[in-house]
Amino acid sequence: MQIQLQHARQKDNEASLLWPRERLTPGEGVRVVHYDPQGAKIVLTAPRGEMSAYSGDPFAAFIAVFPEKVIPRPLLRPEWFAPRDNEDGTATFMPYGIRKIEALLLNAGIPREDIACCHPDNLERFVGPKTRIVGITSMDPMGLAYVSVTYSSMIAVPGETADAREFRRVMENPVFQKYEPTIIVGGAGAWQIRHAGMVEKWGIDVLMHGEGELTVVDLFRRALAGETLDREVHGSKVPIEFIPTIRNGASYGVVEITRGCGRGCQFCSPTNRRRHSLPLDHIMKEVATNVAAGSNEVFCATEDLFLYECGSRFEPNPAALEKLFTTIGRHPGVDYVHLSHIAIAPVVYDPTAVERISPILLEKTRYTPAFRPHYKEPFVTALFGIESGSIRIMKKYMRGKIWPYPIEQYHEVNVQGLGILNDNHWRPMATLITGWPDETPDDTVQTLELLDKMKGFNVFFVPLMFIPLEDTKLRNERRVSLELMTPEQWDVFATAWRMNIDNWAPHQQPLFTFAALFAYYAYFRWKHGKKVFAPIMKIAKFPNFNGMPPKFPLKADGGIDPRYCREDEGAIRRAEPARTLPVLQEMQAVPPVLGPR
Ligand code: B12
Ligand code: SF4
Repeated sequence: MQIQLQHARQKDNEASLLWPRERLTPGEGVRVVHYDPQGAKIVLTAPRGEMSAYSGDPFAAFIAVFPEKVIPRPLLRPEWFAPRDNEDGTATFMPYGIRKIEALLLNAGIPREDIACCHPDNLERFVGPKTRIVGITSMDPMGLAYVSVTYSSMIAVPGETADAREFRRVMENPVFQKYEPTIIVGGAGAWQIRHAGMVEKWGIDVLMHGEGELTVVDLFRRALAGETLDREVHGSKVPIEFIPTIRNGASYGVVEITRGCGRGCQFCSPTNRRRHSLPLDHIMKEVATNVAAGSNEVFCATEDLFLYECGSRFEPNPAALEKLFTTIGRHPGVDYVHLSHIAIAPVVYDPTAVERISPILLEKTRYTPAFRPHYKEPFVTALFGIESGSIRIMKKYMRGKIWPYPIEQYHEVNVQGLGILNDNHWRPMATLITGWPDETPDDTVQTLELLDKMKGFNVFFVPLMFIPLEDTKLRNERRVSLELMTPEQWDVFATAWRMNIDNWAPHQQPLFTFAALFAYYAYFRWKHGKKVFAPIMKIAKFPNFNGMPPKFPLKADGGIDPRYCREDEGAIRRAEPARTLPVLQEMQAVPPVLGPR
């Protein structure tokens, strides 16, 4: 008898009330599999927060990295987390990384009936006495990545992030104790579990770090054979021919277009991966798989889309990019195309790349006035890393960030690149990191200076605190804490958010003003002290800000030069010449800063 007919619904009654279930009729390519009611041999899953496609809005996914206590479940829209099940109870969409694991196992000859990829709410249905392995993936299992740490500590409400809470729910599912399968956890955030000391406590048998392609099949075979396994496994760099195409739908319709980066930033983990451009037919096979599963969107996962078929000096390849996006965009059933990351230097290096792909991306963007009425016109978005405005910090930790441009031109390249993007209807998001190891107030002021030069541009800043991710070169550095943040570092946050409100939600300023004042007087001054007064007033756009007691700029640790005041219109004018950055031909004479890997 089919497993979905026989097994009781999940035991978490509270959850089933709050998270309604959506059952999909299998699309083309999704066949009903008859699983053993005693349990599938291999079960693959992920926490709820990472299973969801948040109604097709990748921005919305970030809500799950805030503390669970400040986003009570009813506020998180229940439909976001509704399991989307196939007829046989397996998940219609899963995170892309675990789909790769599924593909590797299927390609290795493990029968389809032995592998169930399911929503965590369905674990009771697939884990049984015959289950040998449960594989779990997560990007941020303990809430220790950038956004989670930064904003959880700022909000200062104790407790786990919503994502971490959901990961715990998976790990503490009683079926694991009952049937004792081998638990293997992987994904970009696997390191966090070791860091939090939870590997043994949760009975994790294997923690897998890094890429899975060369390691997973052997690991799973040995686990199936009951062999003794190493507690921690590190995947090696993967040559392109070992990367399989996914066999079933990925959340958001994720498709990898490139892997790895090669610019070598010391705080970054994807740069550990060997750099590849996936062949177009490989990419389109995955697009077709996602569409067949019922996705109308494609999310291009990449560290920098301009790496796709780029030259040896990171020169973008406009023709290849145009062909890629035209082919994806024209695929029947693809209504939306999302992008994950870009780098800014290639935008400046050859603006025709952006010019050629923008029309097709605009046609396929989700971000239109129809999607959100306050968007005035359609725009394309992707994330890029500004990280710091300090040339010293960039030179020390991210020397190759704008190669082949010399890092000394960091401000100019960023400002010019942003201008080109805006001219082509891109409104990118940009991360800014403050609290770098040995960052001085002078360095932070340079970041403020760069922000100043970006005033008036359409960009959404994501200011973050430096976190030493364990799988990076800077893993042994200290993490910055709020108590140690300097006034300048607080000002980076305040200025970035001030600019975000002005750019993205000026109509909601009264709401921000009220929320900021309320938060300060009711909570933050007790939690963080008076040092947050000035930053919060900046976000509140409190009309009397300049007349407030001079809490900030403080002259304490290094002080801040009043020239860097955000209201300085002259700074914007001074930024103008940056748009005349020397063109490509002149730049090519510059000796290489860092060679591609
Ligand atoms: C696409 C993407 C997203 C999409 C997610 C879409 C989805 N649900 O699938 C969106 C935009 C929503 C997103 C959100 C976030 N993301 Co994200 N994301 C990516 C991105 C660009 C690609 C991920 C991907 O598919 N890679 C390709 C696949 C093949 O790689 P993989 O997933 O790592 O899988 C391989 C291995 O890890 C391993 N593996 C994976 N799972 C398993 C399971 C088992 C059992 C085993 C054995 C092995 C294994 O094998 C796979 C094949 O080699 C990466 C950057 C990157 N290059 O990975 C960041 C990245 C994974 N994201 C990251 C983070 C932190 C987040 C957030 C948590 C934000 C935050 N707090 O700071 C949020 C989470 C919000 C949420 N609730 O989902 C970080 C993780 C950092 C870290 N090292 O801890 C990354 C690396 C970005 C970065 N540079 O910082 N993300
Ligand atoms: S440019 Fe981005 S992806 Fe590449 S190494 Fe630097 S931070 Fe990592």
